[in-house]
Amino acid sequence: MKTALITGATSGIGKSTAIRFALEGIRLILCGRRTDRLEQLKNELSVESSVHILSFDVRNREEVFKTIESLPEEFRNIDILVNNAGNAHGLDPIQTGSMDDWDAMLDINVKGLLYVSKAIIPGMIERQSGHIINIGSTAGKEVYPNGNVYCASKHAVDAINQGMRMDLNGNGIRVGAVNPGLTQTEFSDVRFKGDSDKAEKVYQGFKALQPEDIADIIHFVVTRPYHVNIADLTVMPTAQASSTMVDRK
Ligand code: NDP
Ligand code: 8X3
Repeated sequence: MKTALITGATSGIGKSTAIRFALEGIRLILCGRRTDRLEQLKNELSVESSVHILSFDVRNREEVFKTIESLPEEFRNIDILVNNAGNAHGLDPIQTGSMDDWDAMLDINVKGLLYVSKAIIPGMIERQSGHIINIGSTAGKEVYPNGNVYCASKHAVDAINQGMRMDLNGNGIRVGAVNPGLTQTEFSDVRFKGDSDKAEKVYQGFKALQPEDIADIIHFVVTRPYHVNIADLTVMPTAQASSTMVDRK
């Protein structure tokens, strides 16, 4: 039985991936800050698989290491790491953007991903096996107006994904990114700080990707034969051609 640690499992892509993995009998370590949601998900998924929850903020370096070190013996050998926790905060021109938003995006999407990886990679090296899936974005492939710092954070994920793959080469560890386009989750609620009118408009007039679509792809990625590493995969809704071109009816 494989063990997967998923960050950002309380919502959206991470939660759907947890559900999909549980159905496939993968042992789960589910992470996020909202403990009530983690507990509820654990109750739901424990029927299908073995589940352990870890509540921590990926920005807090000490908390990341302390929490991951606290894992019980049967959850310690992590085979699959899904680096998914992250969000956009704001959609503002660089000249009026909030520095708190910038800090949040760089601290969570970039540094948080690094801290979690740093806590887990040594075990993978020791066992000479593992699989890391970094959730990037189309925003990590092209910049769009007012996307500035969010796009920078996802371009950093793209660079880190490539760098990790190079540095871990020879250690039996697969590293790859899944880069979604517009996916209907709580992402836009967070970006627009609870302004549901703005958030809903993002997904209006076309069929956006659903978190289950990305979970399906992540599951495909982790179930390839050992010699196959999906290094970089970009997926958009059919109605989307680029970050700024969406066919809305
Ligand atoms: P959601 O807002 O639905 O989920 C975000 C998840 O990240 C939550 O589980 C949240 O958990 C967790 N998270 C956020 N901040 C922190 C933090 N400081 N510490 C720990 N966990 C945190 O969004 P998505 O599911 O859409 O986003 C998942 C990933 O997919 C992100 O990296 C996002 O950038 C990426 N993505 C999303 C796209 C989209 O259109 N939705 C498209 C491309 C990429 P909690 O709040 O409980 O801590
Ligand atoms: C999320 C994609 O275009 O909504 O990473 O910013 S987008």
